[in-house]
Amino acid sequence: MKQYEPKNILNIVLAGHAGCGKTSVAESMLYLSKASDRLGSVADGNTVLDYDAEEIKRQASLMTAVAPVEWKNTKINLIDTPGLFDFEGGVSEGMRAADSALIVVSGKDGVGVGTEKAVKAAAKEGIAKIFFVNGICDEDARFYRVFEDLKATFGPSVCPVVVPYIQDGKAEIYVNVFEYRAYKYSNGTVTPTDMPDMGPRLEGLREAIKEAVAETSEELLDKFLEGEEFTPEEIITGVSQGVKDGSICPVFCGDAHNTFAIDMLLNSLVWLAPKADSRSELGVDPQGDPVEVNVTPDGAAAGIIFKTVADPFVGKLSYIKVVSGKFSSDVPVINMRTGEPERITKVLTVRGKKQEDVQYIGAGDIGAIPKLVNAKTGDTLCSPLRKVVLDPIKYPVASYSMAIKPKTKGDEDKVAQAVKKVMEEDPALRYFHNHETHEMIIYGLGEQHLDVVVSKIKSKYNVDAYLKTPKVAYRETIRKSVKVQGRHKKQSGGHGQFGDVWIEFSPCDSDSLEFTESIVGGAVPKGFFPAVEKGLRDAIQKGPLAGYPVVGLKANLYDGSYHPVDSSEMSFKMAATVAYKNGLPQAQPTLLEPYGTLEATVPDGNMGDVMGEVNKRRGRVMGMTPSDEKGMQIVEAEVPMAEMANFATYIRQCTQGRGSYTFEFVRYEDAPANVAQKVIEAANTEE
Ligand SMILES: Nc1nc2c(ncn2[C@@H]2O[C@H](COP(=O)(O)OP(=O)(O)O)[C@@H](O)[C@H]2O)c(=O)[nH]1
Ligand SMILES: [Mg+2]
Repeated sequence: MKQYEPKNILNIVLAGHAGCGKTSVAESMLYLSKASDRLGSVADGNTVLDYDAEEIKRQASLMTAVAPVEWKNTKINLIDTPGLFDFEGGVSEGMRAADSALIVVSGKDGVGVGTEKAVKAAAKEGIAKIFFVNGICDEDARFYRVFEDLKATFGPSVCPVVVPYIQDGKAEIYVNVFEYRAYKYSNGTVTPTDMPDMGPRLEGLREAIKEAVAETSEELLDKFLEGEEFTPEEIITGVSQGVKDGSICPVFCGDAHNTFAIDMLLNSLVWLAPKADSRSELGVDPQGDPVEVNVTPDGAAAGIIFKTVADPFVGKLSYIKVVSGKFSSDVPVINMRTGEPERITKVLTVRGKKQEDVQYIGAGDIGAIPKLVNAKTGDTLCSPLRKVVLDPIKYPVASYSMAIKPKTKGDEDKVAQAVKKVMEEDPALRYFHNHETHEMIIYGLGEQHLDVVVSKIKSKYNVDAYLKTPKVAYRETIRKSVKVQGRHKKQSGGHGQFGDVWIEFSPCDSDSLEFTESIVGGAVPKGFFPAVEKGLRDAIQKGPLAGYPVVGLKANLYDGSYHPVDSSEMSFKMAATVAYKNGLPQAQPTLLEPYGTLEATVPDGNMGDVMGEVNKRRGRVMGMTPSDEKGMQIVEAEVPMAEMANFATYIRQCTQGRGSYTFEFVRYEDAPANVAQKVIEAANTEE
């Protein structure tokens, strides 16, 4: 593929609700521009963009995928993203690499939560938003209802450009209301046709355009309010300026399956969508000062890795959005996260899974670099001549957690290694080893997200694993002081064993054991104190109730006795253990359960539901504050960790995917009697 200047490059992310047709629209563009020689079908599993085995199996996109097309001397890098909320990390990556978002909306299902999320994500990234209403040929499609819906949801900035003219139930004619031109589509052909008589509808659409143009400047708004007509130039420049700064969201439509009006979309994108050179980026230098990075081919190299493929067969591939300069095998670059150089051996253009060697990846363009040793998604690579860290990728927070376990005992390391590999491709995942429960805990965005991890580590690394609700790390403590004796005596030929201690156990605030002694007259020789302490430190790993670690315990060794020949460190260690085992059951042992702080961000209308749910889960609502995000509230609560197992699923269902939450350990509290009883019973039957 030839090289393009930034002024001739478009980086477009396709986003929207699951199943609205993003991948199909991209396939249609690939086909029309002859980048692929057949029209890929999601149902047949032969698309350029959903090439991963897991995507073909599920007939849905799970990762970001890139495919460039060439149209009217412009290179359009299409970045397809998943619509399923569990794979939203892919949307964050796509948004970061793009300069505009093509938000696909189903002509049948209309505006969904996924549409709203895509609009929000694009606004957060500060990129242009363009709507495409897809599947217009479907007999259940209702373009004008969807259009009204878009206006109602996103306001007067929604501006029609291409609309269908439905005749005898067929959507074969598409009208560009900007240019007053109409085209008729049939199997594989397009012919210009007379403007159809659209009646008063056309006037309504023209009015919607004016309304949108009026949004772009004070001057145009005044003109609009005074009922003056805009000149054609004002409309054209108003719209293209408005698209660029986000104040206008143009609406297109068509049908991906029939490739109807997809060429009209491509033609319009070329003049309407902001080019790669249209905005500079703001990074920070090593001193933390802001640096403006312009999109120029002859600047010092700087780019961000927005996606990584780590495949056991293909190897590692880092996708880069180049902001400035050129990336090629003879350009030295450093990784700003590690501070170390990364060696580029070659650079590629990637279309789906197909790779092609290129001489360089230029400013404003997207490409891939194979076999970078340390690079991770989100890293900035740049020339040592201008060190700059570019804006990071804004991933959603993964809150759904499960324990991941090997099917074959002893394979823990294999699972851990495979999960690490999968995480290289998907930084939205989190993973850690819980030393208290001895479980490997993996965090994702939802059930499907983690299912795919299990599937991938099997298919790619041949490791069998399964998911299980994580164990809760309970703890135990005491509420009363006791004084007990611990005596260890054994006579078994030769040397005997003898140790005898009196210990007072009492509650305290410390997390670890507080050990003291107040021995008088050498009742226990000094040299054995450490053995007593060691005996207790080992013993508190298992509490008297359910075997959980004991906290808040003070132990004072105040008396005892010894034997000049038979006493040893070992005997005193044993004696301490006996004292512990005798003493703690008498000291009113209590089970403690971990609590966490929940911060749930949910739509206003769901606040009551979530507060009710918190109560049902034995939590306490601590407060509510309006979120920065319009129409959303933050509910803060403290909830026992044991009650949080399927909270992610609850929030998803209750808010239709709009809500999100974070949950972090805060402290231990006494478990209520009924809860403690269940935990103790479970622990005792497990053994
Ligand atoms: N009738 C019709 N179906 C479509 C069209 N575009 C996509 N689909 C179907 O809708 C489903 C979801 O499409 P896909 O492209 O995977 O949607 P995505 O999840 O947004 O990427 C698939 O079964 C497609 O075949 C279209 O233009 N017309
Ligand atoms: Mg898709």
